[in-house]
Amino acid sequence: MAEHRTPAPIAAGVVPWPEDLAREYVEAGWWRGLSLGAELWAAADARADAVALVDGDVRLSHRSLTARADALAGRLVDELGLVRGDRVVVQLPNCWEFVVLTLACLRAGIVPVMALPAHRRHELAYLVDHSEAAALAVPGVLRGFDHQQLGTELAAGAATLRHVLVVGDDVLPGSTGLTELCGEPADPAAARARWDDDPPGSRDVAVFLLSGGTTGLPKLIARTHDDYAYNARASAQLCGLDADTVYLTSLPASHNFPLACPGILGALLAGGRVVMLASPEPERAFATIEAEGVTVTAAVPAVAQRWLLHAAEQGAEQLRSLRLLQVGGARLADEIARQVRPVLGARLQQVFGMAEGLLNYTRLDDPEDVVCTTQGRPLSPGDEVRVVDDLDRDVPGGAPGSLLTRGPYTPRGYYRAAEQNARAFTPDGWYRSGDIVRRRPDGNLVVEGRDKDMINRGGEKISAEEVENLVYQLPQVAQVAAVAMPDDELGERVCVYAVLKPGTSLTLEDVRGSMAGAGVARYKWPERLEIVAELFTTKVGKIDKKALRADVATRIADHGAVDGPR
Ligand code: OOB
Repeated sequence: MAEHRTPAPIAAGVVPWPEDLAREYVEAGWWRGLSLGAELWAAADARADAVALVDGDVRLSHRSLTARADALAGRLVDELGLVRGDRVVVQLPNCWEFVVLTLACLRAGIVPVMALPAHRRHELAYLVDHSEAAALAVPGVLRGFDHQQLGTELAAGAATLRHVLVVGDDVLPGSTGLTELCGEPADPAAARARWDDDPPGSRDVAVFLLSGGTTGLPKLIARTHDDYAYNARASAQLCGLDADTVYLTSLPASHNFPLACPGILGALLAGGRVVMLASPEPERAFATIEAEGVTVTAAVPAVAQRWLLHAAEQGAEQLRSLRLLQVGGARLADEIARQVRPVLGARLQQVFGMAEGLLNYTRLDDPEDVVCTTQGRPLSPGDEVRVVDDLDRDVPGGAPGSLLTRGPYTPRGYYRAAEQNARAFTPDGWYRSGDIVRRRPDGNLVVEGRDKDMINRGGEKISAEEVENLVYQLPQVAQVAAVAMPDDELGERVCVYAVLKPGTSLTLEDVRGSMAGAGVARYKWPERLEIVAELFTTKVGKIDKKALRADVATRIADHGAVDGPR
């Protein structure tokens, strides 16, 4: 292990809401001045014996779930020496330990950094370093990849990382078994009293979410107890969640959408039940919905489309209990939206949200036209939305423009990112979402496109700049541009345009191989490479991404679908 460094206090890197607004949010009742743990534990008390969490054969009551989380919080502090404000990078699949660990962190004031199972060395090393994490939670071996091994290597090289927590039986010497640490406490009352008596502050950071990515590496979004509790609570209310709700988590749980929109946290706040499933693959998802009586779940459009296909072939009888299918993360085509109710039998809700805060939902009682052709309207009366032109002037009603937003659950800046904040936020605190939207007279938003340099691959966001930086590391490359290419299945995939140095050659396999070598998450690997003599440029000499996107769309239309390996 490397020489350890004491991490900086979180507060030093966080941009707070102005105090007068914070007071308004409290007065309006949106911020309750409580830790998320306090709200969750109160909800659990009301339904102590009911099942709260299901993962395969594991079924935990609300009492057991909260007791285990209290116990784990104590063990993280007493046995591993973590302290309030420490960061833990969480890279777990959808398993019950994910929920226990998240709740334990909320109780102890330890801050989870929500990484994705698909992340690899490139992303994790950065997240550990940037958050100055003291611990990393990983599965053992998952889908053939040894996460524990990578975690051990990272711990050896990182200045702050002291513990690798591993889910599963195969825990190497030097790592710590997380499943065991999630066991019931010997004295539940004592384990609980400790955290009831000493909760983290409501304005403290509760979790770090990852930004969708428009810059070289993902930015950290500090969500406070006050704001994230409101996010989950208000979402649960809007979606009609209650003690009878059974929420299926099949998207990666560390995404804001399944975590808190209303997701896991919203279902638990409503006294309902959460079912964890490792993947949204239709066969298993349908069987689980039937077996567990799932009433609500969230999908990205690519998943909704697979479910529609599966139901068209196999029938939708297994989905009898499903009341609400939320779809968001990328634009859902109107034609697909219209099929949801008739084919799956569940009501559709469109969700246009972002880890940075603002959530738009269609309402449960909206007319079919609104549900199928818009991406909904803001969750909170405290959400402010502007639709502006290139000079930040409001566009006339109904015209497309860039969406700016502020509000009670939209933080004012990224964590420790002064330079990016100057670009992503206006001086008076509006977040530039990078989405081009149109606001209808009824207030609902329609997402028309975006002005940010990002590729949305089936809901996973990929920064073009990050891909370009990686491709520039290849010696053959003189100039590169990463753009979205259209795809029937995922909406978009990554295409790379490259200008080569004289006398060199480059294949898609070379590019993907170099990304594999750099330990980059696979979903970011380009799936098409176009070698060109020069890149289109705009009048002012910038690379013209719009022209490149149009170019690749034409090439695909002319020559058929993606030609790279999947
Ligand atoms: C969700 O969050 P992120 O942070 O992964 O991505 C946010 C971006 C948005 O700015 C927008 O570009 C895109 O994803 N997006 C949509 C959309 N929902 C998200 N674009 C079109 N239509 C939609 N319905 O993706 C997210 C967070 C919370 C709830 C739902 C989604």
